Amino acid sequence: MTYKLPKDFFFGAAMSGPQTEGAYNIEGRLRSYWDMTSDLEINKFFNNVGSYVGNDMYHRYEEDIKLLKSLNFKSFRTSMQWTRLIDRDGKLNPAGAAWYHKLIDCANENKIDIFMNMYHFDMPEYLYQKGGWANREIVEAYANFVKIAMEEFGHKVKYWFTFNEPIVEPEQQYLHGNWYPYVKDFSTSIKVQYNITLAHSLAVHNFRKLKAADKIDQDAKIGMINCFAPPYTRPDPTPEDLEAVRMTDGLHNRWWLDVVAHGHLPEDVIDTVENKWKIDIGRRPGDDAILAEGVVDWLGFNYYQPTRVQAPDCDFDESGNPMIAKPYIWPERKMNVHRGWEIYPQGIYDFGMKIKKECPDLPFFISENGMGVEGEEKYYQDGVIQDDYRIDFVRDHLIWIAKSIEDGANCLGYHYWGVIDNWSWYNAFKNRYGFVRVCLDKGYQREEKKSAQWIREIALNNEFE
Ligand code: BGP
Repeated sequence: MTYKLPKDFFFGAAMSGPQTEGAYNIEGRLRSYWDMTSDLEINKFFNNVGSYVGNDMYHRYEEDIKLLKSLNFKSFRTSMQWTRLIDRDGKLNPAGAAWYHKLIDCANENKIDIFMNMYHFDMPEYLYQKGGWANREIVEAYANFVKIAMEEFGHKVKYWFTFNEPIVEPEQQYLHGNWYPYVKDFSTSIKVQYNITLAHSLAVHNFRKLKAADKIDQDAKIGMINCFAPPYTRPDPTPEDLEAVRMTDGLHNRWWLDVVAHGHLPEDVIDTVENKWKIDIGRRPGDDAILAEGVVDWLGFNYYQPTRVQAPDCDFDESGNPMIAKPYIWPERKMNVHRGWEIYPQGIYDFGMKIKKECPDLPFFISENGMGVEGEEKYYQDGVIQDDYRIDFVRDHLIWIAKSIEDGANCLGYHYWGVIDNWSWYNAFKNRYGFVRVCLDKGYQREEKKSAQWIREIALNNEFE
């Protein structure tokens, strides 16, 4: 059977500055949270590989952009590192700006639309030391950084994004305690989430102001990118299971959807947090007007896995943190064992339908989706990594995307995560996502895997078997 995607549906690449650029200590680049954690505890990183080198894109951007072009991709998302663009006084770092000019010019010359994201978990270390997102002053510092970037590149970059996965830092650093500083405190986590939401909204506000003043091209758009996880529970759920779904969905998904589509936070979630759990999230008079500015032109939907939850065993843990849900293990689940994530392609359809229903005026695109696999060298045959598992993964998701578009979802494109293998937080180079391998033993040389040729043909015609 032949599956067809709309003619103007775009294929592209998703990456990020801190995971690709490297060149971490040159030309005035400041240290980031990741440089700090790498120095503090290098043994926490897979094979002791810290944040320093990325995949060497700083030096290879021309080759990489040509590669993306050769895959018939129309767009490329990366992020601008706060640490490279801005100095400690909050002013433009000309040397950092010069590199981003080169990168953007190169993409434009190759007719690749650059999607510029302004934050990908990469807080400057000195701001993290001041409390990071838990400190409301950082919200202003971020808005200043984004404003400077927009003033500098407003006539070169058409597609701007405020954040990638703004839910991840609150959850990983302050709720689940998986990332430094390994805190498990709902109260801090929700304050951080709230401050990031304000930062997003201020950035959108600045974008609109600069556009009105003609400092940004008139056809430019602003968006936010988040990892949305469609929530499911067990068959025949109890009211408590459904309550677990409501708050999981509320904090993880609806929180952001409501801000970017409707300019406010979900009332039922705020009511539970403030009135039932008695947790202060730090709201101040005037904040609602800031949040009202958070409405975007389009949304990036990163999809990796669903969330399956059921009622927790108790309402609060021993430290007084509300217990929102506990995991529900679906007996039929299929896992990506390397990453420990469930593979459930139908989730991309279900959540696309949720966006259509809850935010009917909001166009979106799949801004990340991908499969990370450890030890891919064992799949070499005739000098090429035979990553058929990746082809199956992408194909299965594209089938559900095509169906969602048929059923009315306003999904405009598909960006694959990590088209060129990259460094990935604590996992470093453990799980490889790319259609293109980065050979660490050959000075970061790029090498196409089998899937590269496969996606190249699909991106050319927007149809697949
Ligand atoms: C997303 C992030 C990316 C990337 C990807 C794969 O959540 O936006 O930065 O890392 O997940 O995840 P990981 O690298 O942890 O396997």
